[in-house]
Parts: sequence; C-alpha cells; structure tokens
Amino acid sequence: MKHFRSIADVPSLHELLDIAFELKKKPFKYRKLGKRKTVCLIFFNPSLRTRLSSQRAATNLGMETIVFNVDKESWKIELEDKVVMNGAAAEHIKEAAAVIGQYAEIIGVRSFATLQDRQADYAEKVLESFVKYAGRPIISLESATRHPLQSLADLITIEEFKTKARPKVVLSWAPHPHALPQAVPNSFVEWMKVAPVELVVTHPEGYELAPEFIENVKVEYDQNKAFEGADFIYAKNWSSYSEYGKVLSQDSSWMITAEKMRLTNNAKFMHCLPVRRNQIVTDEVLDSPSSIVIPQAANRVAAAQAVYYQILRSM
Ligand code: SN0
Repeated sequence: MKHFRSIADVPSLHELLDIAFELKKKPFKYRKLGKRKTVCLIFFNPSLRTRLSSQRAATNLGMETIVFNVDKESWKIELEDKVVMNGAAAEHIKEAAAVIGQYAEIIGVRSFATLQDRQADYAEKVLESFVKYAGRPIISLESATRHPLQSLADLITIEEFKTKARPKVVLSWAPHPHALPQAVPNSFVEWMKVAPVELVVTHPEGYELAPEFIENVKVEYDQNKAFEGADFIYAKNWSSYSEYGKVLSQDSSWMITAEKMRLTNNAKFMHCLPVRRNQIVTDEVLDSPSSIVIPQAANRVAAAQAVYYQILRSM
C-alpha cells in the first residue's frame, strides 16, 4: 500500500483485515519492521483516539513518532498557489510538506473540512498537497471527506461482535449543537458498502450524503423503521452536504434512546467518539452492555498498525 486516504488505496481489504486481527493478537510480532523509521503525525485539528492509537501502533511496530500540532505550534501555512504571501501565512505547503518529508518516513495528516467551501473541502487540498509535495507515504488521520482509520476500526469491531454472517448495520444521524463534517459517515458508508453487511442509512431530509458516497445505499427517512431488526446502530451527527455545512435540524427525537434500541434485534451501539451524552445518545444506552464504543476505540490501534504494516512492507 502506498498511501492510505480512502478504501480505494487498499489493494486487498481481506488481507488488511487479516493482518489487523493478527496484530491484535500479537501486537509485537513485527516490532523489528519499523526499526529506525519515524512517523510524523500532523494535526491541524484536535484529536484524542487518533493521536494516541497512531502513536501506540507505531511503537508496537518499533517506530519512533513525532507529533506536531501544526495549527498551534507552527507557522501558518499557505495552501494556495501563486499568491503574494504578505498576509498571515509565513510558509507555503510546498516547503512545509517537503521538509517534513526529510524528517520522517511516513506522514499522518489530520485536516478537517472547513465546512465553508464545499468544492475546496471535497478536493482535499491539504491531504493531496502532502501527497504531492512530501514524497512520502501519507496516511489520513481524518481528512475533509473521510476518516478511513476509523472505518477500518469500525469494520474490525463489527466482525468481532456480529452474531450472523450478514448483520444489519444502521448508520443513524443524531442531533448535535454544532456543524460537524461528513467525513465519518462518508467513510463509514464507503467501507460498509464492500463489507458483508446489510447497510441502511437514516437521517432527516436535507442530510443526504454526497452522491458519490450514498449511491447504491438504502436510505430510510423513518428512523424507527430503519432500526427494526438492526444488529448494529452506528450513531453520528453530520452537517448538511446540499446546504453545505449547515445545521438544518436539532430535532431531539432523533437522539438514540433505550426505547429506540428496543426496536432493534438487541443491537450493539457504536459511535466513533467523542460523543455528547444526552444529545446524540442517552446515558442509559451509552452506559448499557449494548454499547461497544470502548472496544471500538480500542480497535483503532489494530487498524493503524495494520495500515503501517502494509505501508512498511511496500516501502
Ligand atoms: C469530529 C467529526 O468529524 O465529527 C471528529 C470525529 C472523530 N468530531 C467533532 O468534531 C466533535 C466535536 C464536538 O464538539 O462534539
């Protein structure tokens, strides 16, 4: 594997899952593979799980890590070409990415959607600039449109907890006070489409995901109906794609409650975290045995390690 920006970069999902399960059982088996290699994790936005799991996964493979909160600790970076840099930005992405590439063999980049300019976000300017100028394998740590390390961990978790060959997996929109990116739901849908699951997406009208993600996916606007017979409920808020970045609804009737979970086939509750209690989901559900958010987060290490493994193997 050369880069890891989306499922399209994965040569074989089957092999990636196999290695993830192997590494989960034997995290230190390949600790010599990353010897004398450094991964630099660059954050333009906050992180808890991604940052720590990516560091832990690197350590397990014998790699060193540099973590760089570029938004707080670096020069402001210019992304546009052919500009007169007489404003706030002191350094261009061309030099910044190329220099970071001199110090690390692998680079991870977190750069959320701005939710201002749809075209710019969906062009993945920041991530693709690193691909173009760093000269190193680039791993998405959540970009403007996708969060593939999360999706891989989600798939590992569903494989572990499923009780039938083809479980029903429901991605449900849930209310949130702020505008959040579409990256997690986009990516989840992209991975679930090729997984052995029956995928249903439910959200209020106006929250349709971008066509390239939602095509060939079943959308059910009635949340209660969507929940019937579900084996997994994956909750997430996102802002509108059509009215880009807007919060169109804060309807609390979409919150995941114990009553709604009773409509399901004793479904497991999933969320990528961080989750706002009693906004997205009630305490009762999140604190119940149905919630698998902690093992889901734990799988972020196996996911990151599997991705590093495949990149290191092809270097
Ligand atoms: C991010 C998102 O893409 O929705 C990261 C999820 C892994 N989530 C948030 O920004 C939540 C922020 C909040 O205020 O709840």
